[in-house]
Amino acid sequence: MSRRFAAVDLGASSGRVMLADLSGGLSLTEAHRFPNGPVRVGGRLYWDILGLYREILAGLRAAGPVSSIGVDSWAVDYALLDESGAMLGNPVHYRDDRTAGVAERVAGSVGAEALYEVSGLQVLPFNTIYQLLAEPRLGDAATMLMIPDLIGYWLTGEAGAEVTNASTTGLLDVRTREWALPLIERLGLPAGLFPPLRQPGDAVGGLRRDVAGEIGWSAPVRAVGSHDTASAVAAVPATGPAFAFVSCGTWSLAGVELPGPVLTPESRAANFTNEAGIDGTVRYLRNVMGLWLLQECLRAWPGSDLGELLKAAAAERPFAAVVNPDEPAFLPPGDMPARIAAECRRTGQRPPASPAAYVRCVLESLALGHRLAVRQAMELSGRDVEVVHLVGGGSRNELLCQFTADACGLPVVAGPGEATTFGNVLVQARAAGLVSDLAEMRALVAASRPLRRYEPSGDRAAWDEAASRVF
Ligand code: ADP
Ligand code: LRH
Repeated sequence: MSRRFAAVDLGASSGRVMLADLSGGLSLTEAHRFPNGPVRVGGRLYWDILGLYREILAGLRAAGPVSSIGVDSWAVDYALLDESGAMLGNPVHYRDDRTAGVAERVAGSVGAEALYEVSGLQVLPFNTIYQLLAEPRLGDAATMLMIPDLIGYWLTGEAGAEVTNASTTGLLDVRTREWALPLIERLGLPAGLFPPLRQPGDAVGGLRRDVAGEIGWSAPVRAVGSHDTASAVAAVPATGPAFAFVSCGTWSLAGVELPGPVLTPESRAANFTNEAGIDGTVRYLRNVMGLWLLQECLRAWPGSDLGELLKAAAAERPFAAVVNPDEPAFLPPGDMPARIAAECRRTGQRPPASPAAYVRCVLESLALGHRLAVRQAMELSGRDVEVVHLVGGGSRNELLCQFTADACGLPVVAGPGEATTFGNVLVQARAAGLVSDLAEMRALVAASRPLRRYEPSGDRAAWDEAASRVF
């Protein structure tokens, strides 16, 4: 059996097919990378799911034969299928506004406490539960498949629901890790929509013959931590339990890994989430708006260069303006500099005067968001934290890593940038008997990539003052 594995990893800003080789240590190469993002059609925001699938096939063809394939993606979004397995319409992007007011309605009818007690999930307007309740075609649907499960279905013909991603729907019982059927019934959702659950490491199926013909080889598909954040946290190169993580890409997911959920009223009030992780772990975290803020600024400045902007931002005046990165106004696509300027004015600050000053504002604001989430995660869970592991594309942003260390007053260990891919392939490697537990997986990641450590520095009181402006 070969020791090569393919990871399909769909992020909100790019997708990639990565090839891992475990013949000696763990090496990773990029077989194919392709852009991803929202597409607006007729006033609605969608994913270009067929375009993504075409790129996945191109990536698998380029990767060449492997022992198995694993698929992960961003959470919460899904496709509805009819009885014949055909897709009913294009998957809607979680940044679409169709769920406006739905979370409030559900809290009014079921009760926010009751919902949290069952799912342990933070309230985000786009959680699957709210999307389904805003769904016009539910009556025609036979099955709901989350995005990685949809890709798995197209590759193999086998339908199922991988549990880490199912936990982001708001419809999974956080204690039993089964579909929360009483809640599903109470909401009037058809229970039959939700396919049988799969665990990371379970077999999904062999490639369909036509798919194998198209890519030129065949291999089984295996369930992994199909929520990208589940895979990323599985690959955090921590050496013990006293760590916090920031999985930093389009979103920053900041929190701690726990053996069980925290469902206290304080935890609900702080809008902390309990997502299902590998091996029964819980990702106890809150979403921080993440590098989306920077991505949308760059989109507003055609021709700008991220590297140059980051250099210039480092020379800008500290704390000239900061915003709460989680302002709901920042969620949809649109003119981000204008929205940041409006938020600065609203909080009595002068808006940034140049792109570099905006970038400085975004990075300091994100670091403040990381600090608040890490501190609250520690307080609410009682977990000691000695180090913050920052993984994902954001770990390549040195200024953000240093600001996060300074703001948290803790060392930051940055990398790997491809933590999600590592988590994806290591669950496959474990199913093949090549690695044992999470600790061994993490040690392999640490040994295969140079990690950079940032010590906290700077003026602690200045961070406190900046935080007091926005939270
Ligand atoms: P996602 O999986 O959500 O699409 P990624 O983890 O791929 O996100 O992270 C993408 C982000 O990482 C980019 O928007 C960018 O801000 C940041 N990034 C990637 N490479 C670099 C780099 N070399 N320097 C600074 N930032 C980077
Ligand atoms: C990160 C992520 C995050 C979810 C969001 C929708 O890619 O999966 O964990 O909250 O996308």
